[in-house]
Amino acid sequence: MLPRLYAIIDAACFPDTSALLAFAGELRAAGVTLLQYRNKVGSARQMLSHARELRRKLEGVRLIMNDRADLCLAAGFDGVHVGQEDLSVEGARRVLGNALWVGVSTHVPEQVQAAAATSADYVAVGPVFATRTKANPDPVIGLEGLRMARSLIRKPLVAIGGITRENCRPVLEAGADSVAVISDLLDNPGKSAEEFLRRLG
Ligand code: TZP
Ligand code: MG
Repeated sequence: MLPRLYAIIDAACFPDTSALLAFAGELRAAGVTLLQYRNKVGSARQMLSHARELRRKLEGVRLIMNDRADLCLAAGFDGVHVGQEDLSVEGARRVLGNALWVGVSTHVPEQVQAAAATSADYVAVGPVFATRTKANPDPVIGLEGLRMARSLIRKPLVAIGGITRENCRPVLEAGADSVAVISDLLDNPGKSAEEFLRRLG
């Protein structure tokens, strides 16, 4: 159900909207089918504007809004991704209903177990490796932590944090169904996404 590559567009990585949209277009052309929009710096207004443009441009791509269930609905996205300090999975579910996806981030085994008992469509776990993209990241869990998470949950599992073309294969082998990536897609996104898809396939 989950594609093996889950690309994340972090708005802070782009100088303007057209660069952000060009990046998204290259990912789509390379075959990316699951994409999250993440914006920790902009206003709700900017988020909705970016999201609506992404929706218009990326027909056929499953689009997930980070943090904000309201903006997911307003932009016609396909789901929301919540963290431990956002709406709970069931809170987001109340906003979105059953047809749209709710994904949740976890960082320690207790959170993975708790997520297993929710209606989440997938559970993300990490950071698997060190990352410079997230401010104040939780402690690195390593492939060991990922294997532990896999043993605790049957839901689709997304690995996140420091995942690159170089290290993505062992991440799948440790039990992830999908890898979520920000920085290793930024330089030459089309080529990078193709390489991820080839290595993960
Ligand atoms: N959550 C845990 S690590 C991370 C997020 C959003 C950042 C992942 O970015 P990168 O550049 O792929 O390490
Ligand atoms: Mg969040």
